Amino acid sequence: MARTLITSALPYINGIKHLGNLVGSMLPADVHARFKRLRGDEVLFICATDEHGTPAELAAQKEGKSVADYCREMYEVQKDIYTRFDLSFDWFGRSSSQQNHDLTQHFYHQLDQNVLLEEVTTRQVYAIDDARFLPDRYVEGECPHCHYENARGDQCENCTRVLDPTDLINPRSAVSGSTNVEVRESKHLFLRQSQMVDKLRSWIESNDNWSHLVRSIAFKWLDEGLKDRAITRDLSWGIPVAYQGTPRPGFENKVFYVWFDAPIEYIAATAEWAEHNDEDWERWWRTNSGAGDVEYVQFMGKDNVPFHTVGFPVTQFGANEDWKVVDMIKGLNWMNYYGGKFSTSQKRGIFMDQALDILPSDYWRWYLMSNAPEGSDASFTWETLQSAINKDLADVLGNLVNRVVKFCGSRFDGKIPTGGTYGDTENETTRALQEKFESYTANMEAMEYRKATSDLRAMWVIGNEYLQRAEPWKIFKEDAEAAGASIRYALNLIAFFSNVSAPFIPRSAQAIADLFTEQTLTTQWPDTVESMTDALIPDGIVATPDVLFTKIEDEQVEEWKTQFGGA
Ligand code: B3M
Ligand code: ZN
Repeated sequence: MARTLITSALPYINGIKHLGNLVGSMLPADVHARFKRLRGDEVLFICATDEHGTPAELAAQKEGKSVADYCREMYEVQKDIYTRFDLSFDWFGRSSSQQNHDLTQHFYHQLDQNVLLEEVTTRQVYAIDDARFLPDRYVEGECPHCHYENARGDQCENCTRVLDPTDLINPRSAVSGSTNVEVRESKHLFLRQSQMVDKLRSWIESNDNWSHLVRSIAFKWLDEGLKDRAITRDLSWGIPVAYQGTPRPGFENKVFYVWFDAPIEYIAATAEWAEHNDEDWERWWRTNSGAGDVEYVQFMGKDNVPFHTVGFPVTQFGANEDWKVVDMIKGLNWMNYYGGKFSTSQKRGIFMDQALDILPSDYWRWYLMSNAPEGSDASFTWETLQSAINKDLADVLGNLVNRVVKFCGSRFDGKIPTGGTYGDTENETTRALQEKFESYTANMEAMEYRKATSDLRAMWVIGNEYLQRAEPWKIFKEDAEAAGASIRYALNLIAFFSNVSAPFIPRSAQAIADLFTEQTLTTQWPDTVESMTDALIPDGIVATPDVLFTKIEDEQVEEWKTQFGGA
């Protein structure tokens, strides 16, 4: 049995994620996991909250909570929303877990043993009133170039020049506004990435099936010269710089940098899963423990690509053990919301909890995936949302199911008709569907979701066209048997659609499957459409559906535009 390991980029703990985050990693990863399960693979789908770093600390502080309490609460809030979006994680972990502490410290130890770490004294801004070192972007002040007043220590957003926080005129703390700041020396561990450039380059070159987007980002980093990078920070919240309980001398008050421990959480979350399910995590992650035959796929937004093509692989290769590295990276662009990026800090766009307050999860799943930011950035608009729901889901798929099932109810007592045989119209329809189905399957394998959803929509359309041509309601009077055969065929198509639409719209697919109360529908991806056209047991009962998809009215669109702004 083929084995597929799937990870989605880990959502930061600070706050509820927006639809841009969802479509950028977690949702496409879920579609892939569901598809691979239907294909019969052994699938492990892993995600977790990314809990360390300054944003988490500041968010907790703002709410007057300890970071640990804040993270515990936000973890539950996020997990609940992902469940409501039907994200089918096998495990949703936390990067603050004991497993991640242990594994991160293990990697640290390995890198240290392999002489890939170096202690370097750095100069950093210390805020005396806040009693803390400030990460570069939390230092603000006047830009030395354009004299913009609110330049950040890493970059001036006015003239876009890259800055060092010590360049700023009149620097102040972005945390408290205090100007009582000074430069202090602090020792940090640097990972000698520069030692591994050749190894990385040949590895990335060998992955010639990665998309242009992913490869070009990866090569850009290498071409610009890979600098050694600090993997520790002067913070209290995080994973201590220690090994087997003993802190590294001089690093007692420091922790690992969030981007060092976050990818390791992919492994640690697998260990969390294994512990709770009496499973073996090394089977998925150690090539000498069976992970050699695993196909590992990562999903992420483009800004995360460097950390997964360079950062994490350096950690894994540098450990010089037998770690399973990624085989395929699906990198996505941005989804924009009326001219700007969806943004958590600026509260722009639609957040996942708000989305579920106004529409069911399948509507969002379908809309987002059929407009996924794959080839380029995509734009969210209320009109395209409305059209995806009304045209694709309600008019095409929903309409087909309703018409067929209602007719079966009124003319055949709600039982799958037994008589009659299929003729040319059915055979032609099956052939047309087969062609689309092959393309659909190939696009699902290739994780090309705009193309895949367009194939799926085309199959639903072919189903509708079949009904238009066969017109069972017309022929029923003269030839009830022929009309029956036609309805049997159409019911089988509906069951087939339910099966293959499930990765995108799992709830609706289930609702359709539930219409066939006495049947056990296959949960395997079909080999051919033909094999599905007489799969239902004749005479079985077909229940009347509740409305599958409700159309979005123009007034609702207007209301949401006002409510969410931007439009
Ligand atoms: N926490 C998510 C982001 O940049 C970041 C991903 C970590 S993946 C190991 O939105
Ligand atoms: Zn400037």
